[in-house]
Amino acid sequence: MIELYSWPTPNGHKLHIMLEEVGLDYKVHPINIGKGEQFDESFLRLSPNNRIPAMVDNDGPEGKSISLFESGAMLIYLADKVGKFLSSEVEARYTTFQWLMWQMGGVGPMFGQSNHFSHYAPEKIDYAIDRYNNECRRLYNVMDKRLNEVDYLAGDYSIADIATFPWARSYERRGVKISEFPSVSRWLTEIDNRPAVMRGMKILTNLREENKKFTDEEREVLFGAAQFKKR
Ligand SMILES: N[C@@H](CCC(=O)N[C@@H](CS)C(=O)NCC(=O)O)C(=O)O
Repeated sequence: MIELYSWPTPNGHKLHIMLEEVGLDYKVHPINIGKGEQFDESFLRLSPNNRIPAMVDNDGPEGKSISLFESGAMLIYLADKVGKFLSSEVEARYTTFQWLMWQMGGVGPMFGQSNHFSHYAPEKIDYAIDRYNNECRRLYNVMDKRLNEVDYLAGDYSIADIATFPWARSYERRGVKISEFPSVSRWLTEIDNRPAVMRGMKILTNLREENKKFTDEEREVLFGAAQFKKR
């Protein structure tokens, strides 16, 4: 049985989709990051960076349990475990890794900062909003060009798409007009229509309304001094 520690955010949804796609038995434990549960000692033992998602596979290699943090590593692990969504052929495997790293190092952090400065920061700083929204637009452009050449980021549907979809779907939040990126639009629709994606995107969503404004308490936990305390 796989135990997933998660919350309904784009990084959480990557694993919700993947677990639905691969069909393994799993249980989700909500970690309410607005209430500071990511700082609980028991969670920090699984995820030392105090971020969701984290995962324990009680039936890991050689029948032993294995604990993982960082969504990209978790996707690779699950793909290898079931032999799906990541080729074992070297070139195809590294093509998938490239696009997965592109999501982890580019799309995730830049879209996250765009969210922060456009929607959460207490003051509106035009330079920061423009900087990150322009960077998002650049990344949509890279994606559009790629998806004009191939059906999915790594050629076939893979963990690179599963990692990117939960971030790319909310283009409106970044001031992006999807009509400017027709191949991304086609790709979003195809992924959105996958039954496992539909199921995965619903997981834990009863606990938090999507794109809801943070309360003062949540804001303090996520952006205030609590974040930077030495642990
Ligand atoms: N690189 C990490 C990023 C994870 C991440 O940023 N998670 C956010 C939610 S989307 C989180 O746990 N935030 C809690 C906090 O900021 O304290 C991954 O992909 O797993």
